[in-house]
Amino acid sequence: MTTQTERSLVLVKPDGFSRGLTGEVLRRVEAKGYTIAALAVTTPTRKQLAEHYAEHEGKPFYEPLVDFMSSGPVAAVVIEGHRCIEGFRALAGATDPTAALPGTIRGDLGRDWGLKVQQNIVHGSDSADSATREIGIWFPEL
Ligand code: IDP
Ligand code: MG
Repeated sequence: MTTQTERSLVLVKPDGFSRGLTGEVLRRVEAKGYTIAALAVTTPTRKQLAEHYAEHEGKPFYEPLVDFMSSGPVAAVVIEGHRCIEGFRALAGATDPTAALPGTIRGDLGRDWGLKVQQNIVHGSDSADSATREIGIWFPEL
């Protein structure tokens, strides 16, 4: 019997990518001990984002979120390691970068810019089902 190591989908969002924070995010992932299984730089299409953020359709920040996420390149990353889904969410910190604790990616590197959508540097899958679904969107070949 083989056991599949857990995987999570991480995105360095356009704000993080354009600020040159991709290396810093990957450094924290690797320093934590997770492995990088796949890595790509891509400008997301609105179709990909509609799939990725389907759960948020209809919310007030949905259209600003799709506009923001399609505004430039992102680094899409598959990370690997036992409990990496939960572990990366802990590394990322709270959704609101003002409330995110110092020591986390969003707490250390993010801030509120007073926009309709929070620009908070990274995305990380929130469950095993989300991870499988999201890896399929960003890395259909995996
Ligand atoms: P998460 O990225 O921490 O999992 P989600 O609730 O899945 O947070 O929301 C997806 C993204 O939408 C967030 O990362 C953030 O960029 C944005 N967002 C979520 N909630 C709000 C909000 O209340 N106001 C503005 N932007 C939001
Ligand atoms: Mg989420």
